[in-house]
Amino acid sequence: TAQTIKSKAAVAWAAGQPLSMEIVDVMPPQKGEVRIKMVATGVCHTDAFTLSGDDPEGIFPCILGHEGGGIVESIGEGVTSVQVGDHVIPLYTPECGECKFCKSGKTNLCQKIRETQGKGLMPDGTTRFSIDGKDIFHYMGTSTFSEYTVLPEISLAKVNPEAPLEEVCLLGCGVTTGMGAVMNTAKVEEGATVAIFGMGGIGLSAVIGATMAKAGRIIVIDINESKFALARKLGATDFINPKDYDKPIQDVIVELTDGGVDYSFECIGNVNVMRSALECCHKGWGESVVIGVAGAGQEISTRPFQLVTGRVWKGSAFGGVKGRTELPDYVERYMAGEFNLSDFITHTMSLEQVNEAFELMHEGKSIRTVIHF
Ligand code: NAD
Ligand code: DAO
Ligand code: ZN
Ligand code: ZN
Repeated sequence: TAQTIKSKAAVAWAAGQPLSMEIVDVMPPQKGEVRIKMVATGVCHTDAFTLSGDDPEGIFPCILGHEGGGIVESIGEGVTSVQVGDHVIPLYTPECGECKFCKSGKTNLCQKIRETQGKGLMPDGTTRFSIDGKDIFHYMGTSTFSEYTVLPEISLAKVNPEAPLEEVCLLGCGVTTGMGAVMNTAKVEEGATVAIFGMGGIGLSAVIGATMAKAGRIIVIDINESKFALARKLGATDFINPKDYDKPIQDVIVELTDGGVDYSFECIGNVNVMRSALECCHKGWGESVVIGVAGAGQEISTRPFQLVTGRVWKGSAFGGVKGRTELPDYVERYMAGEFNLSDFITHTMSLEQVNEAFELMHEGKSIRTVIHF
């Protein structure tokens, strides 16, 4: 049976401090749990957000990371859906298949382990990580910035072993979030006009989704114009830097589109931009999807007449995708060549360099850094 193992991990001791490389004890997987050996992990804006202290759910010390790909190293009692050696993508949105949410057919937000996951714990209320006997908390139920990590079985998508984990790890968050928001949440149809705010990993993935949906016009908005080249390559048709205008950007977009867009997506986490994204939608039918995560306590506002006159405001988590039943198919579509992932990977590095990955993100120089173990 499995023993506690020593694992290299990047530990977040406290908000606002760089991550620190440590050797962590990782307990064997308990009932219904799986221990995996990480092969690669992306670094997402949400990791930086939690580290900054703006995340109301952030708990320290913890091991961040939620965009990973790994191989099953050992399984706990009662685990049947994966075996040692399986290739898996960790899911911060699990899928138990039996809770009210899973059964509703209306959402991907499984709530089976929500409470303990939000407290940085495994479903039995304890943690599998420690250093010198001191508990280290889990993060988003995934903690992928560690050579070995433990997850509940319901938080793993088993994927095609031929898929390169160094690339499909991006399907564990960013790419699925953006593509799914377009294809599942908004259900963008052929010929539609779309506006996408923020050209990070999420917004660029939304561009891919809109291109796959054959949107007629894909307008992208960013204050960092260096992001536009890749957006163009992925299918964006119009490029707007709000700094070039002295009127509200929604007015610019409404004029450009004969009354507004059919769909808009906020991929930044800025409540003012969320308002612009709603208000650039066409009267009578335009829909705006909030994807960005705003800081603790922030609020959105608009005039309610915007909604009375037919605009729709909604949100999307992990692209509305149910991880265990639907994510393996995203991997297959990637393998079939329907979309590219290497375009997103601007940097690769080792776990020891993870703080550089955060710096590159803050400087706007990276789309995704992928850490190879
Ligand atoms: P990122 O930092 O890589 O990209 C953000 C982009 O927005 C950058 O290109 C930046 O230049 C641009 N930007 C910033 N302020 C702007 C402004 N005022 N106007 C126009 N552009 C502006 O981030 P990311 O990894 O792509 O994540 C984007 C957001 O999505 C974050 O808030 C993240 O927490 C969130 N997120 C949500 C989900 C979900 O399931 N809903 C999943 C993952 C990430
Ligand atoms: O079920 O209440 C819940 C929590 C769902 C978490 C969804 C997270 C989506 C946004 C976080 C950014 C992802 C990295
Ligand atoms: Zn993420
Ligand atoms: Zn469930």
